[in-house]
Amino acid sequence: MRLSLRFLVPLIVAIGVFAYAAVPLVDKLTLRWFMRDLDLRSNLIANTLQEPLQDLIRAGNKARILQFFRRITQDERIYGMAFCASNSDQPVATPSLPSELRCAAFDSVPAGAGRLMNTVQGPLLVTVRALDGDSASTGRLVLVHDMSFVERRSGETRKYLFYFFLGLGATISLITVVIAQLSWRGWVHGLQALLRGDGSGPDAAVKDLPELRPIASDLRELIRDLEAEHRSRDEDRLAWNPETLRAILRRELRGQEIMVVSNREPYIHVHQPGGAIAVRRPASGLVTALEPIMRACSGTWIAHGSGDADREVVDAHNRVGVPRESPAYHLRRIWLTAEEESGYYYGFANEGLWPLCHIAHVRPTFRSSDWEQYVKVNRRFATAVVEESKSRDPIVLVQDYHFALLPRMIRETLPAATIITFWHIPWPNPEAFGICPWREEVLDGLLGSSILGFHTQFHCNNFVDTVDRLLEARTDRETFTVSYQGKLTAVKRYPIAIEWPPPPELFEKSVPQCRTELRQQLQLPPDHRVGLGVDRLDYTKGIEERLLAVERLLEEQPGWIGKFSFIQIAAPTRASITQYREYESRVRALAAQINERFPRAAHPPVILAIRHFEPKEVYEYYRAADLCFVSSLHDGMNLVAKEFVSSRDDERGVLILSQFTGAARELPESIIVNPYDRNQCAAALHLALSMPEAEQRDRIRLMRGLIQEFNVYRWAGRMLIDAAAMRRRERLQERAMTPSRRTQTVSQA
Ligand code: ADQ
Repeated sequence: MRLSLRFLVPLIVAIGVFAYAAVPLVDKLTLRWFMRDLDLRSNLIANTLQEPLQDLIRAGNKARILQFFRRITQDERIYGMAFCASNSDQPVATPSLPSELRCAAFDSVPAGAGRLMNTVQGPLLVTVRALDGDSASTGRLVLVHDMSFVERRSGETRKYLFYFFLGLGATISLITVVIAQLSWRGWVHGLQALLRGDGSGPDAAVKDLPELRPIASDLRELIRDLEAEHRSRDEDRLAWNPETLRAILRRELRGQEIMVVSNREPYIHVHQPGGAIAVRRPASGLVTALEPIMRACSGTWIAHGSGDADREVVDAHNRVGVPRESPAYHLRRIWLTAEEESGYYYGFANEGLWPLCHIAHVRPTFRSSDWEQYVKVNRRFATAVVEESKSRDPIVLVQDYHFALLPRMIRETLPAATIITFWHIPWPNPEAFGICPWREEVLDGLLGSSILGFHTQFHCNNFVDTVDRLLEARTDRETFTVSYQGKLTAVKRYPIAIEWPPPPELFEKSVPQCRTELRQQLQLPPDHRVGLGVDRLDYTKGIEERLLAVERLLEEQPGWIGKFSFIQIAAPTRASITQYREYESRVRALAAQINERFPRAAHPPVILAIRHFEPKEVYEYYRAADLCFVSSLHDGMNLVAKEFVSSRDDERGVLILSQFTGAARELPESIIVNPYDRNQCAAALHLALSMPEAEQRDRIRLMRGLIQEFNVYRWAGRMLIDAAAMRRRERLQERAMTPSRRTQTVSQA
């Protein structure tokens, strides 16, 4: 009823006003029409009377003229008649003519047109016509019509008009109310169906109800928000896989551009001895984690082109589609000069920031020349991001400590971009970070990010403490945000993970086959016990500590001599840095020294293989081993631990894990050790080698459950969900600040 009144009241008021204005107009109009008709009538009568009247005038018989006039005035409309001779003011007139109308009164009446005169008898229309004799004018004929009937008719017209407008108003109101009620019911049902989720979304509703078009985009957003909220509540219950990730990309970030920036390429093209070009995947946790995401979203990955055949496979824009077999996304390569690579990568990033952020007791080296190259290369990558960006607000996933300045540089040119920076290594405490000569610049660069991610809450805390200590910024521990130069950065924990389920090609060989083949290949007996270490040859990985623990095991538990070997596979890395070259020499020497210590062992205690292995080979090692030992001195996460657990679908094998890895927080069912405590590590090795199969199964099952649930798709999905939520919030704020723009948009729609 209230809805109907909303239509009816203004409608009735409008019709009333219209009727009020229309009545005098209609009165005026009818009067004019009557006057014109009577004028024509008067002319006709005058013309008809002309001749007989002339005769009577000529005869000079006033009585007959009067009698003639009386006969004519029997017509009810003709009120009176008069003749005014040219030389007299006294008219020959019917008695009905008001006495005040003397001949002089007719002078002002224009010839051929009537004049309305208000007399004591009421309104009269006076028409004057000249009577022309043979040579000159004989006088004027005056015809007077009674106009009181006009007033009577006007009253009647008003009455009819009133009834007409009343009927019209009622009909219009009825039609309006019926249509409004029907439309309203249609909209309400459409919106209800839409919000309940039946139907195929706002686009379908708009198709059925085009009136909703102006609010279609608002509806779309509202529904997306509701769905997003719903989904984030259900995040824990989701089965995270590439399809979930694709669905998130589709629903949360529909059509939005995603870019990854990392130093290392996901694919390296290299020349083979015969001249053919081979594609290699680098040994990197980062690549392992991000590759499936880029495949799912078909974005652009910007990275340093480091392969010796990289330039030969790119197009004119330095892009190449990857993977080679079925390209799913673009890799844009950035070429660095030897000087740039040396200063930015080896120098500032790996001799400066890497040891600064890891507690491995290697002193960081900071050189101004390295810093200059670091700034320059970050700038070059920022330019590439802007070049590759097809929109003003792409989502850019910046990877790692090679690009601390990049977020700020991107933001300068693309202020609306959503920049998610992930710092794959630990963040030190404020005192430790404070020794960096460019600490403010590094922090300022990172705070160009919308979201800054770390593996653990501990590293998030360290970062916020550092900002608190070194910058003029506002930090909020409740929401974990930093407000700096009017812009908010969310500092969040996203523990990185691996693909689950792991790619099937990694499981081509069964566990027994892997065990047998590895032992045959290394000429070990079939029941020989094998421990495994898999790392980049990096001093943070604690390889020396691991080998020393093996040595201590053999000292403490000589029963294992000749029955147990530790295989360390290590990918060479950053070989142009002295500390790494020295580290490799130390590891080689230590392995040799331990093997020499046990000369009578039937099989060497330590088997060292320093080279790159394909992921498939790495997985065959994992599946062939009895235990995997991760003894990092400090590690952001450590994916080797997670890969080992995921590789063991036979639910056998023991993981020994350093307490200084991020992974230790997620995998408490592993044997957690302090790599600096040699005895403890040796005891852990012994425990692992003696662990009953049932216990191995119980432990690894729990760990597999966690890795399955918190896989890499969830890692990426959570970052993308957070980015999408942030974008929604920013859009809302933007709208709240510019209401006029919003009105404009709606009216355009
Ligand atoms: P990284 O220090 O590179 O990564 P990590 O997480 O240990 O390390 O992953 C190493 C990767 O390289 C694994 O996928 C492993 O399979 C592979 N790999 C190791 N040795 C190899 C070899 N010889 N041949 C071939 N492949 C080999 C950084 C941080 C980590 C963090 C990751 C991801 O230092 O703490 O977990 O990023 O964020």
